[in-house]
Amino acid sequence: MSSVLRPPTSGQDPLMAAEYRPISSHLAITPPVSVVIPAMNEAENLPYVFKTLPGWIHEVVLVDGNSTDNTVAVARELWPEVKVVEQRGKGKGDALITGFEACTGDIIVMVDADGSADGHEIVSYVSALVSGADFAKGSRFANGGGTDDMTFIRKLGNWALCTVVNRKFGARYTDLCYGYNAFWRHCLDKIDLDCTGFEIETLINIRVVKAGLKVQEIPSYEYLRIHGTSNLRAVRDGLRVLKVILKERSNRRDLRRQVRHSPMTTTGRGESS
Ligand SMILES: Nc1nc2c(ncn2[C@@H]2O[C@H](COP(=O)(O)OP(=O)(O)OP(=O)(O)O)[C@@H](O)[C@H]2O)c(=O)[nH]1
Ligand SMILES: [Mg+2]
Repeated sequence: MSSVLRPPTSGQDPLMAAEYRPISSHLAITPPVSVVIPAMNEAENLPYVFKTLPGWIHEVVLVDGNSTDNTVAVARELWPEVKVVEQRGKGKGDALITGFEACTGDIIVMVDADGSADGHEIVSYVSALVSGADFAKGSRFANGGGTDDMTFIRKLGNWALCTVVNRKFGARYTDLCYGYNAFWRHCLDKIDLDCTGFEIETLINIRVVKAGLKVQEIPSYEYLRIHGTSNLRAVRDGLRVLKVILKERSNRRDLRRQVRHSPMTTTGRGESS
């Protein structure tokens, strides 16, 4: 693991007192990064997932969905400092919300446990966040991204739902139902998540836009799940996603009221509107 740098401690924001770490040749230093991994019976896949996680991350929070295999034991063996959280309810959404609450880092990255996400991409997400984005959204359909894991029907469904979200909420997403995303922890105060299933990513994507947060898409490659079978059911979960979109649409008037002010029209130096 790389050595740990601490910023000066006198008279600073308590958030800044956490550990900052040197990263790579193109990202000198980063705030503490928590990686949240929802996992339900993923023992066989975890070695592939942990292998790609960068050593400089602050913590790994694994949210166990009452696994009946040895997911937890394998995680502890692979990453001895892993924080294991047992989820209270059911579903990926419930698991992620539980995991977010347990994070102590300033940046939170969501990573699936099925071996479909490459942890080497985390540096791109973190770079976007330290460069000014609030939410770094993975996209398999942005230039440089891709997928081995989606059937034609899933691509079509994802595209249709994404188009609806873009039209109804003024977003410009190229991907919607994708689990690899990252954000500053303070965003959670503005998006107030409340769902249980695979609609979680859609809910985050919509609420981020409604809250006026800055989004940057990150091209991401989704590999095939390595072992086991998907928990996602295209029709059942597609309908859950649609339901969330319709529900969020009914209270989107707040969005229309948001007016953007140019920072150039403010008077004082460094003053923000
Ligand atoms: N803790 C927890 N994790 C879950 C639950 N449901 C799914 N997951 C995890 O969420 C991640 C994504 O689930 P997948 O079943 O791979 O679904 P998907 O990636 O949307 O669909 P595929 O593209 O078909 O793989 C995996 O790491 C699962 O183990 C759950 O109820 N509890
Ligand atoms: Mg998967």
